[in-house]
Amino acid sequence: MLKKIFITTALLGCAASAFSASNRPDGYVTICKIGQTCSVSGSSNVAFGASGAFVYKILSGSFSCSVATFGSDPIPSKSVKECSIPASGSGGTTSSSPSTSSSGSTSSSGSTSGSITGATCTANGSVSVSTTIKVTSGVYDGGCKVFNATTALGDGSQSEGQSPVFRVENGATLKNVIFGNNAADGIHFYNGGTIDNVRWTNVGEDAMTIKSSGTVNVKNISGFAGSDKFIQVNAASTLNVSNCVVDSMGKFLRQNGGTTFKVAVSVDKCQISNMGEGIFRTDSSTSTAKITNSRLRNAGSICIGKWASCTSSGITNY
Ligand code: DGU
Ligand code: CA
Ligand code: CA
Repeated sequence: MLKKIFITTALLGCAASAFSASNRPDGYVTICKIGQTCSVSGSSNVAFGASGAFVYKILSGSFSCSVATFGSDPIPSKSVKECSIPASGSGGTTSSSPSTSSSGSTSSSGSTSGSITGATCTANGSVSVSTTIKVTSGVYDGGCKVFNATTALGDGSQSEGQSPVFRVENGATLKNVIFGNNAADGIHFYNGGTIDNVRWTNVGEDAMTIKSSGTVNVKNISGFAGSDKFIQVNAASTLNVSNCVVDSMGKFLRQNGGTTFKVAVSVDKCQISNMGEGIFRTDSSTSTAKITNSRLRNAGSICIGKWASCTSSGITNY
């Protein structure tokens, strides 16, 4: 009996902390509240809002947590709004009164099981990109700079036909990159490649697209604020994803509509939240997908479409 009461109390505690998390995007920690002065070390992708509605801005140093700083009010009906940064990003502090909810949110994101951290870069300056950067061999190290696409590549909207910021080819590796507010069409892969430690502040048309066949390895990544697909697969391929934090997309992965080639997808140690439709979608009855050791919240259906096999194990709903 006593044990039962204890378990009920523990469950109520979890429910309360999950509820309070809605004043910041998943994977973010609150650093201060509206009206306070916050500061971040280096530039950070700061979210401002409440109850699941946010605007984002890359900020550095000290700033006021206010509508004026962010340029718009994501939720006028709520007077208390919070400023938050990715849990894995640069550290932030408030220089006015420390908010009590900020320590609450730290512990709720600290409960992220074991090794799911997503990308871990602290922003280190920024660059504007007007021509796609081609990574054709070896390793391209972005040095944790924020890469902002110019309108020569695209506007980061949902229009098709935007150019990628990076094109990774022939097994080359791209690492230590942060995409700024305009990510245009993200990364295109041709003939396989690897990305390691990449963060999308604000996903554009898609975050990444497999354009031709190969093996693509995606590790230690974070992606936020997309509208449709996070990963688009347009060619027969093997895709391995590990250690990701992905929030607010239509779908985590889509094999190009109507195609029947084989895609083999494996996703391990990911935290996926707020997918409008779900995680894996295909029209191909030869493709396979699996997700293991991952945390899901409001992630929709795991398997949508005709998968030859689509499995999940070690899944926690948080
Ligand atoms: O008819 O093929 O959005 O590659 C639909 C198109 C569409 C693709 C996709 C992409 O699915 O253009 O970015
Ligand atoms: Ca696209
Ligand atoms: Ca697309």
